[in-house]
Amino acid sequence: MKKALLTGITGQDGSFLAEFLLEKGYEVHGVIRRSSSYNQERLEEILTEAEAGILFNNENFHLHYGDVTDTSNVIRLIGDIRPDEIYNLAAQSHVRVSFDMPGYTLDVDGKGTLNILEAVRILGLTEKTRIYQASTSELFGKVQEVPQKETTPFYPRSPYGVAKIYGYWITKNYRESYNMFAVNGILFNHESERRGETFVTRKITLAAARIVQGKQKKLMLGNLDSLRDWGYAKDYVECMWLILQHDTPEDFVIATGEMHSVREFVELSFKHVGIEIEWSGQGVEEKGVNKATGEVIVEVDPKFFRPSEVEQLLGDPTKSRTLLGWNPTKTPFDELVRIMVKADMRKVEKEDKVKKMFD
Ligand code: NAP
Ligand code: G4F
Repeated sequence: MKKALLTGITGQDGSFLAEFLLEKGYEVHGVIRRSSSYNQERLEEILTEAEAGILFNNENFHLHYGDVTDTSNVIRLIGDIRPDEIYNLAAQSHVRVSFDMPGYTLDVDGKGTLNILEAVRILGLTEKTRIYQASTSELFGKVQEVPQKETTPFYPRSPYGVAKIYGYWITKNYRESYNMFAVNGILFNHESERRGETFVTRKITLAAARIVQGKQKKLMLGNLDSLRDWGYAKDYVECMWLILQHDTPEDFVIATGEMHSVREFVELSFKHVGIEIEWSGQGVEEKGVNKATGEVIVEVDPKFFRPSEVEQLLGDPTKSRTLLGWNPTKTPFDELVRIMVKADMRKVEKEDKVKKMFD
């Protein structure tokens, strides 16, 4: 039985990857941070109802307290577990927040990556342990060619992108210096019903569900012109695993090869709840109007603009498709939006039912 250690297991990708690896028969170890509030919601498909809420261990699934910035903790965990595969998904992953917390973002996303690589090296596990580093299309930032592929030069546009570029290069450096199987998955945006609620897609699908159910009046957004290559997170975790199973340690771009605007994401989400949006005005004055009622339900708030923006990202998944046999369009864009809206419609309905029970 293979052992995998996942940092960031409580996040969107970590939770899907843990499920995927358990199904493959892995013994899964996850690092969770101590928190004053419950932070294991996304693991509830793994944790049973009765056991949810407590630190859980069974034969194949183990959670450990830790933090990638705590060097001694990282060394101890890796030394105790001696994993065959490490997936380093831990990050301060919010681009806008990284402008407010650049130092912290560097500690987690940069130094945290180094801590893992160093631990594997110091512990003499370089031949045993394969390491996956969660790199990002944010490395391409102000894109130097379209579409972006493994050889496209980087131009990060945020403290997050700059911190992640350290993670990318230090992973490659340890591979070349110490002959380690340490690789980067350069993943483009991937979303799901488990996406954090302050990322734009989830903010939109949740708002669409709340607005149609009369629980919210308006959706306030930043740059509607932004273009992203959005895929489904559940499909992308399979690719993380495939990258570590490849014969040789190589970096891969993971993307759908399709690009859509934030505006399109809004239109489609509202369409799925039966609302047609009509746009009027320009720039910060642009508004999304409910065609049937004339109500303004989407507005622009400059508070959500970034000091420097990544205007467009479009990935070229040719290498992952040909070498890994991965299907980049398993879940098409329209289906991704439908999955997210459907889950948020249920979530809002459920919140309402609970509220009524106690009113
Ligand atoms: P996410 O939902 O924000 O999850 C981040 C995870 O990292 C959470 O489990 C979080 O724990 C954990 N974490 C944060 N700081 C930590 C620390 N100091 N020590 C240990 N754990 C820490 O992110 P995601 O969307 O699943 O993304 C997973 C990884 O892929 C991240 O590295 C992200 O930067 C990268 N990535 C994501 C995308 C995307 O579109 N989703 C694209 C490219 C790359 P808490 O729950 O306690 O906060
Ligand atoms: O959903 P976002 O916050 O994701 P962003 O910045 O692309 O970063 C995500 O994808 C990266 C991969 O490329 C990951 F590495 C990273 O960890 C994260 O998962 O914003 C997407 C776009 C941006 O251009 C932003 O300016 O949407 C625009 N946007 C417009 N209004 C908004 C909003 N973004 C957010 N979060 N909130 C808004 O109200």
